[in-house]
Amino acid sequence: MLEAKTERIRKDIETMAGFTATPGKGMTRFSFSKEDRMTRDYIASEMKGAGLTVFEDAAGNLFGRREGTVPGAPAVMIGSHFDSVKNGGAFDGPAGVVMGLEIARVLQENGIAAEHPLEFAALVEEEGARFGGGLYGSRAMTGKVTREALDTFKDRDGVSAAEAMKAFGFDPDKIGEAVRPKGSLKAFIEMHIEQGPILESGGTDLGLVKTIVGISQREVEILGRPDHAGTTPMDMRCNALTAAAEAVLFLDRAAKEAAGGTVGTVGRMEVFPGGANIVPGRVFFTIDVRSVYMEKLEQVTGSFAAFLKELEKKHGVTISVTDKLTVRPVEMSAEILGLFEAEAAKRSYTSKVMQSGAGHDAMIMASAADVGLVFVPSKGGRSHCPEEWTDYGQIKKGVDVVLGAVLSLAKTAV
Ligand code: HGY
Ligand code: MN
Ligand code: MN
Repeated sequence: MLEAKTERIRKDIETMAGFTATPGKGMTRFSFSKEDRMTRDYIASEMKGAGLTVFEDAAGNLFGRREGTVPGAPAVMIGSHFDSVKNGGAFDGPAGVVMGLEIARVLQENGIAAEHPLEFAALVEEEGARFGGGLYGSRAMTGKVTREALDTFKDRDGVSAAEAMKAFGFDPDKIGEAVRPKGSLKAFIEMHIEQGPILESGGTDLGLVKTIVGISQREVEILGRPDHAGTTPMDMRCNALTAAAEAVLFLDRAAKEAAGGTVGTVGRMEVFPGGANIVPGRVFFTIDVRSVYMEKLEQVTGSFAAFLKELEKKHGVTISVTDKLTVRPVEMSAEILGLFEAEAAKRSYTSKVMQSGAGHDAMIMASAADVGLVFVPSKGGRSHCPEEWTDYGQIKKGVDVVLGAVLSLAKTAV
C-alpha cells in the first residue's frame, strides 16, 4: 500500500515553522508579508521538486498542478492554508499543505497516473488575522470576494488588502479571475489539526468531519466621550468601555443560553485613547459566534444586536457594527467521508465521525465541489497558541488516508 514518509512531513513543518515574525513566541505569518513570501517560496520549490506545475491565482493562492490522463476532467484539489493567527502554532494550516506536498511526492515516485488532474493548494488569509473575516483564499475561488471588499478590509496599520496585494505583486482589480469555473473542480479535500481535545482524549487516530459549524464574525465600535477621569462625576460620563463590558457579558450569557454547543467570543478589544486618567471615549472589539444550528447562530447575533441598541440609550453612546464573515453550517460529502472511513479501516487506523467547531476552507469550497475534511489529533487540544503540537506520525496517518481517498476520487490505476 502506498504511504507517506514521516521524515519528509517533519522537515516540511519544521522548515515552515522557521518563517515567523515572532520567533520564540509562536507562529505569526500574516498574508502578503515577508514571512508569507519565505513560506510561499519554500512550498513552491517543494511543489516543483514533486514534478508539479506551479502557479498563483489572482487572489494570491499558490497551487501545484498535476495533469490527468482524461483531457478536461475536473480537478481533485487537496491542501489547506499557510497563513497563521498572531502568536499561533506551526501546524494550523501547514499540516494540510504538507499533506498535499507529501501526496504529490508519493504519486511522483511511484509513477502513478490519474484520470483527473490534481491540484495541491496553499491558500492565503484563511485566519483573517491581518484583514479580518478570513476564509479569503477559498472565498475568492468561489466568487465571494468583491473588489470593494479588498479596499474596505484593512489591517491594524490601516493598510487595505488591495494595497497589501499590490505591494506583494498581485493585482486586486483581477480578483474575479481567481473564481474557478463551474464544474472545474470534482472535489476539495483538506486535512487539518483538530484544535480540540476529542481525538487525543479518546486515543483516536483520525477525525472524519461530518459538519462544520456556522460562523458569524463582526467588528463593533462604541463611541462615547473622552473625559477627565478625576473631575467627571460618575453620572455625567459617556463611558464607551462600560458599555463594551456589558456587551461582552451579554454575549457570554446569550451563547450559554443558546446551548447546543453554541459559542460566543470577544477575542480582540482596543480602548481609546487608552490613558489611565481618561474616561474611554472609543472602544473597538470583535465578536465571533458559532453553532451547528443556524437558528441558534441567528438567535445569538440577533439578541446581541438588540442589546447594543439598549446600550446606546442607557449610556448615550453610538454603536456601529461591521459584518466581517457570515457562513452557514456546512455538511461534508458523505461519499468522501465513506472513502476516508474505508481507507482508515484498511490501514487499521482508528477514526471517529465528528463535527468541526473551527472554520475551514472546506466549508467555503463546498459551494464548488464535493468536500472532505480529515482531522489529526492536537496535543492537549491546544491550538492558536505556541504550544500547538501534533506528532508527525499522526500527521502521516492523516496523509495516508487522504492519499487513499485521492487515488479513488481521481481514478488511478495503482
Ligand atoms: O477561526 C477558525 O475557526 C479558524 O482557525 N480560522
Ligand atoms: Mn486557525
Ligand atoms: Mn486553520
